[in-house]
Amino acid sequence: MTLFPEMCEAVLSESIIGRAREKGCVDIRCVNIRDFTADKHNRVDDAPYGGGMGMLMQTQPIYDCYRSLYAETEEKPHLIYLSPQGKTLTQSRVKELSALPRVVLLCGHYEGVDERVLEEIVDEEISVGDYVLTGGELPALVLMDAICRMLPGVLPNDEAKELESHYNSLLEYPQYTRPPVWHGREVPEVLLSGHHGNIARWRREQSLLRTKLRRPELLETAELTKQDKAFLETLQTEGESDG
Ligand code: 4FL
Repeated sequence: MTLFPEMCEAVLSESIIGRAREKGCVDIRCVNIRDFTADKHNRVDDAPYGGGMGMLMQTQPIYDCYRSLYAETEEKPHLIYLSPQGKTLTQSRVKELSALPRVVLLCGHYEGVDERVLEEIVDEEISVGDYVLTGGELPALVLMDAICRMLPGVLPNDEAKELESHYNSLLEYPQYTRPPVWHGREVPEVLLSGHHGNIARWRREQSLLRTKLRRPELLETAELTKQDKAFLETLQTEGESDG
């Protein structure tokens, strides 16, 4: 539910999501809230009671838009309002949302939305980070991108499994492609060795090292093997240096 369906449609027609929609892995519609206004001048916003700057989205167009979507199914669709006041999105919430049969996303605009329609229809508020944007469209697109990647048939099977694997709680290891030397910088030798065991171990250690240096709090909840822990111990004694 948005005032800018073309903006959303442009993003949702490209790349992984575009192909997922074509294949029928997911059904996404961008619905224009303005199409539901009862105002003869097509207005969807008005000045706030109590005064102050800017305009607010009114209750009626949003509610009628929502009712028309609800009318398509027996069950009430889960309604998410993208807002800086929401809970910050995590991969684990993305995974849970990807299991729901139907989700409706409400994108706010102007200076906000009349609180009463939010109280009436919103099931969950989600933020994509502590910064303010022009509207909820970009956060909604972020959420849809993340959800689509979790749906069956969207990613090649091995990539989908990697999303699930123990790597998902650690940062990615560095990656390289041709040429082997660029601006005097060499690709790490182990990657050219063809030794799959050593390569897997090196990548795991690079993930651990990066996570330790850049996002140490992620290690608290990561699933670590004895070997992982032993590696992290050696970092403590040697002092911290990247790469
Ligand atoms: C929504 C920011 C979700 C971050 C303005 C309107 C926002 C946002 N996460 N800013 N909506």
